[in-house]
Parts: sequence; structure tokens; C-alpha cells
Amino acid sequence: MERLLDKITSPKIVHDLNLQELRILASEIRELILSTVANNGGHLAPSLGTVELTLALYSVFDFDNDKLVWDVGHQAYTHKILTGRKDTFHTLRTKGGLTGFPKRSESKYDAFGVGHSSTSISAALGILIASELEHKNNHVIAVIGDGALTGGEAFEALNHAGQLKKNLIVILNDNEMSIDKNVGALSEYLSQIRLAPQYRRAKKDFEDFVRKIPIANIGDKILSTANSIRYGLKSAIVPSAIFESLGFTYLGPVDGHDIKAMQDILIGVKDFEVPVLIHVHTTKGKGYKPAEDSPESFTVSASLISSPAKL
Ligand SMILES: Cc1ncc(C[n+]2csc(CCOP(=O)(O)OP(=O)(O)O)c2C)c(N)n1
Repeated sequence: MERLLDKITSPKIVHDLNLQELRILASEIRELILSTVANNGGHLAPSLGTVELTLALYSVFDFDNDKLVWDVGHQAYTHKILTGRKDTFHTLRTKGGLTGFPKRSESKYDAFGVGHSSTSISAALGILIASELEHKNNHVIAVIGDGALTGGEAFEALNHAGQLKKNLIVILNDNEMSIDKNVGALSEYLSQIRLAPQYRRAKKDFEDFVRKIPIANIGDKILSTANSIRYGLKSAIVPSAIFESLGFTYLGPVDGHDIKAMQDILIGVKDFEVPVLIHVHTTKGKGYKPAEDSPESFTVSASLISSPAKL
């Protein structure tokens, strides 16, 4: 039976796929990544985590004009597969074959050569400024992991972008992991943001409950007291503070395996006139249980040859 993947002879074809087809394509891509890494080794968990994110990006943007910049680059296997390299993907990381990272001489879709972490926002901003000087009307997107975001160069670029007020789109691929579990103040901050939707739900449940208290106005009085407490609580877990202070519009967190949710946000930010940061929450190793359970073992270059039965 012909796979959907066989029809992807150009990234533009992704535009014509409906949601169900995109989900089928996601599982075909996962199979290709797994079978290739089983033979050649590679960075499995980071790339399994970005399959849906990459498909959402390719379904919304036109990367013949728009530019996509990956950080570190070890999560870009789906990007390679969609951009004319699916038939040579079996040569990944072999002599004369495809490289494990985006490389400009390998494809016009590899906007920036990577390997070094924390460079994507800076590179994307440079590309955006250059595009404007050339009067090109294209979108520029940086995808950066929560680990790479802790690098100083990433903050220099956020600082610069916030001041320039251009439509730079930064996607924070937050899987709570660097090579191992992420640590530090920024990591703690991001986990507070991820908790924020639960906080919002809890707040609504509380308000509904109090309003149902039958004595006239008592419910409202409790609510106004609760509101002052809530503002204190909110400043402790307000989702967007750091990024908004740097001049970015913050959106999220969004489920990075929900293609539709990401498409909706990406379409929405296309014509923003300010930089935007979309916080995407993903599972490292998604779809391959051993990699989900111990993503650190599959973040560094790993071969599955020793455990083919798991495939
Ligand atoms: C300057 C630099 N330091 C260290 C590394 C090694 N390194 C490769 S991947 C990685 C973790 C990146 O974590 P994250 O950005 O969260 O991406 P994830 O693997 O979780 O998708 C690190 C530190 C590197 N590539 N460059």
C-alpha cells in the first residue's frame, strides 16, 4: 500500500493534507525515523518529540519563502524528511550521506547550519532583518528547546528582538529536558507557566462554587476577598512575565502533539507586528516508549541495533 509519505515530493504538498492525513503522516515519519536510527544511530528522542510541531509548521508556512531556523539541530529529522530528503534519509550520518543536523549546503530549506546550541533566535533575527532590507515579505521562525534557551546568546537575541518590534516568531519547544532533566531558575519558571492553565481552571471552579452560595451577596463578598488573594497568587504564576517584559507577545502553553491547536496559533501570529513567543509543550521521545521513559539515553547519538525488538 502506498504511504502518504511517498506523496511528499515537495514540502508544499503538506499544505493540502487534512488533519487526519497529517496524523497518519506523523506516524509514517516516526516509523522512518525509528528504522533509520536503528541502523545508523542518531538523536532519536529530540526528533520524535518534534514530528507534529514540524508538520504544523509546514502546513501553515511556505518554506520556499519563509525561513525556519532550528536550534542545535538534532530535532530536525522530520524537517529533513519533508524537504526532499525522505528517499536518502537511510543515509543519515553515514559517509557521503545526510548529516545529522541542518546544513546549508545540503538543502535550501536548511536556513542556518547548526550543532552549537542557543544560536537560533539570533540567526533568525539576522535573517529577518536581511529579508526586510531586501524588501522580502517573508516569515522567520526560530525553534528553540528549553535547554538551549538557557544559553546566553539566546537571551542576547531576545533582548535585541524585543527592541526591534518585528514579527519574529520564536517557538519554545519545552520538553522539560536538556540532555538530561533541565535544571535552573528558568526551568523552574517554565514549569510554573505549565501549571498556569490548571491554576486558571481551579480559579473558575472556585468562582462557580462561591457564586452558588445561597445567602444574598455573601458569595460576591467572598469573591472580592478571594480576588485580592488571587492577584498575589497570579503575580507568582503569571505566565508571560519574563517574555512580555522583553517585548514579546507570549502565547501558550500549547500541546505540541496537537497539530490543530498549533495550526490555530501559527495562523493567528502570522501577521503580528511584534515578536511572539509560542510556548509548545512536547514529550521527548514521543511515540517510542523506551525513549519516552528514558529520553536522556536517546538524546545523545544512540543506536537501537542492540534493542531492535523494541521497534
Ligand atoms: C554550545 C553547546 N553546548 C552544548 C551542546 C550539547 N547539547 C546538545 S543537545 C543539548 C541539549 C539541548 O536541550 P534542548 O534545547 O532542550 O533540546 P532537546 O534535546 O530537549 O530537544 C546540549 C546541551 C551543544 N550542542 N552546544
